[in-house]
Order: sequence, then structure tokens, then C-alpha cells
Amino acid sequence: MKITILGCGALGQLWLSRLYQQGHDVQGWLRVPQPFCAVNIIEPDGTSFNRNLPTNDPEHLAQSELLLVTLKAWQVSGAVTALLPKLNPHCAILLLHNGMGTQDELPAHNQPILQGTTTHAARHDGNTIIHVANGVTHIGPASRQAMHLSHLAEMLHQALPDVAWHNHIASASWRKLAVNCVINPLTVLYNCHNGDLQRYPEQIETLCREVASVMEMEGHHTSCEGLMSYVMQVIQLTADNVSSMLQDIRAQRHTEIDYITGYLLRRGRSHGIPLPENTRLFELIKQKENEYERVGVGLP
Ligand code: KPL
Repeated sequence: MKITILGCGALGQLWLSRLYQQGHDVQGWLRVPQPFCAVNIIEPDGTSFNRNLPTNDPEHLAQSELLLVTLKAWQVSGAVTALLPKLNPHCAILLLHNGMGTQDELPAHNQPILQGTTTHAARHDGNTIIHVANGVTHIGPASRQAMHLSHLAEMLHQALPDVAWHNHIASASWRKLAVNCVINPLTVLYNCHNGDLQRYPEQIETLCREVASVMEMEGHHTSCEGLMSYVMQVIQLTADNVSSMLQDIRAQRHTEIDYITGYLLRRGRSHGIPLPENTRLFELIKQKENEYERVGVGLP
């Protein structure tokens, strides 16, 4: 399959390498065009992949059947909007990022849109990408035109397992949003690894209760207890991780808070639900971001 990957960060390069190794015709798409993308991956079992893969060929883009978007949430609408006029009308767009709400920012279009989340962990170590831990990618249709695309889950699963297809992806996205609303800002607040959050069960419960109240109003059956046990499970499974938000704050980069807690607060507001603890954490992260963005570092 002809595929373009928009965003060649750690996760983008991991998908590039795996899809290439499965025999797909892949290219990367970079904001600042370069002749190729030097992909160097070290897998969890110690094996490595080193190869220069093609980038930014407009003909390849026009013929792509899949545009896999691995950008940060706040980069998505600008980058995808710029590519929309160049895509084949049948090209599916798969948005794979933390948080929710990016589709609402796209102009009207008829491309099939898929939404996904992943728990694969990958990070930069200089010019190398360390695939720290295997995980699960959940994908599903976010537009009517994408309902029949479950075969894409199978194709992606062959390249980078596990990939699960959901006809109702919104419930899986909300559960991941709950995880990110809890773990990401709290790891910034306490400047700690994910696993250290096990010390704060009461605060986690308060956050989960707030998220559950919005989820119920959005039509997703859930409970505070159910969400809390899921979040605790992720905290244990990713105990040694430095969350993506803490990594962003430490590197003075723009965070995904507007699409994580910010999205929750927007949905809560529309239902008239007050969310004091999530609001407090949202303001904390915005304040930290403002401290370095005001002086011009890390601006998106
Ligand atoms: O998605 C994550 C992130 O760091 O953004 C979690 C699940 C919290 C793992 O670190």
C-alpha cells in the first residue's frame, strides 16, 4: 500500500520503519522538506533498523491510500489542512495522537477520517529512536466514509502489533483521555515518573470522578471506580515512563494540554458540569507553558 506518514518524530519513524519492512511503499512528510528521513530504530529486543527513507514526494502523496498523522495534537489541524487539497479523495487520514478535538478544527472535507490512540512508547536518544515498550493501538472510524476501513487495522497490525479495530472508537478515545487527564498533568505537578503517582490515590479518584461525570453526559457508560482501576493499571504498566507532558515541559515545548484536559473542560462546560480539580491542573500547566513561551522559547 502507498502510505505517507505526516510527522517523523519518534512514533512516526517507528511506523515508517515497520511499514517499510512489511513491503509497503512509504514516505515521510516533513514540515521543512529534506531529501530523505534517516530512520534509526532500536527495538525492545535490541535489534536495530537503519535506513534513509524517502520524504515529501508530492506524487507519492497524491497516490497515497493512507495518510498516517503522528504529529502532536496542536500541530494536526495546520499540517493536515495544508495537505487536504493534495490528497486522493479515497485517501484515509488516521489521526494518532494524545487528546481529542483535532477533527473539529479541520475545514469541511470528504476524506475518510480515522481516530486512534497508542500505548507504544518510543523516545529520541540523539539521532536514534528507542522503541521503549510495545503497546496496543486502537483505531476506528471518526467519519461515515471510514466505517468500512477495518482492513486497515489488520494491515497496521501486521506491521506493528497489536492493532485493534473499534466500530465505536469514541469510547476507547475517552478512556485514553481519562488516562492522560490524570497521568500527564500530575507527573508535571510532582515532577515524577508515572509509577510514583501510586502515592496519590485520592487525587486520582477526584480526577476520575470528574472525567466520569463528563463521559456519562457524552453517552459513554462508565464509572469513577472503573476509570480509576484502568488508570491505576496504566500507571503500573508504564511505571518507569516519563510522561509525554513532563518531557515537553522539561524541554520547554508546547504541551498537548489544550487537547487533553482542555478538551475535557470544553465538553464539561457545554454540559454545565464544574470540574474544579481538572481546572486547577489545566491552569498549572498553562502557567508553566506561559513562563517559557512568553520569552519566545518553544513557541508552536
Ligand atoms: O500516553 C501517555 C503519555 O505519556 O502521553 C501515558 C499513557 C501517560 C504513558 O506515559
